[in-house]
Amino acid sequence: MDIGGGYHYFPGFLDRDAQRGLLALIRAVLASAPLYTPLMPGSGRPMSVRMSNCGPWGWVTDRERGYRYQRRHPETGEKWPPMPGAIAALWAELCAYPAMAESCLINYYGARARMGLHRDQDEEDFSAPILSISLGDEALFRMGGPARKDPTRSLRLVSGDLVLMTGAARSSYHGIDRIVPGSSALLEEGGRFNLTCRRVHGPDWQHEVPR
Ligand code: MD3
Ligand code: FE
Repeated sequence: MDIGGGYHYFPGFLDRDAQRGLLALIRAVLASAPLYTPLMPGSGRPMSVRMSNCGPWGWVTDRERGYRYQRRHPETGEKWPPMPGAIAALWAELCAYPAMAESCLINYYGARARMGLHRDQDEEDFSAPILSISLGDEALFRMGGPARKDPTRSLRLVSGDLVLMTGAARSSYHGIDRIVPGSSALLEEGGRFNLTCRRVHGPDWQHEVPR
């Protein structure tokens, strides 16, 4: 569903079984690439969202080196686990883009976590869409435009919802105002996972094929 500004909303795209299946895949990723607490560049202030990644590239941040993509987990030093086929398949199904996603950022929101209004600008190719998958507690998603002063809208994202950002939305301001603790029983520990699938390099960037 086109909701304007380049935002496409797919409410309830994943049924309960599909949500459970994705959750199991994410838990398996986190068993080898555990959630860590990212630090803001400069201030070193911890973010309230904890993070990990799968796929060839992972988004990370720390005090000294700031926002970037890298191939390895900042704490274990291991390469990120492969992107599960079910996530790559959603990208292929929904994103009209001639190359696979290179990064799936895993955000975990506890009851008090939030994410301030920001733009995603660390990728090389802004023509690629971004796909967001919500699992667990509901979240109040704030959607703005390409300029910080643009008006914003709020959308309540529910477990199983997908949002695709194309065109203007790809470069638009957005954030998570808060989650709604206890609104979903999907995660036994409570809270919310958001999976954000991105292309980091242009469509012709070649990935090494292991041999
Ligand atoms: C709109 N995550 O990780 S996902 C992020 O729910 C991030 O965890 C939020 O913003 C979350 O950077 C929102 C939806 C999303 C992701 C990327 C976007 C919306 C976007 C990029 C441009 C515009
Ligand atoms: Fe973002």
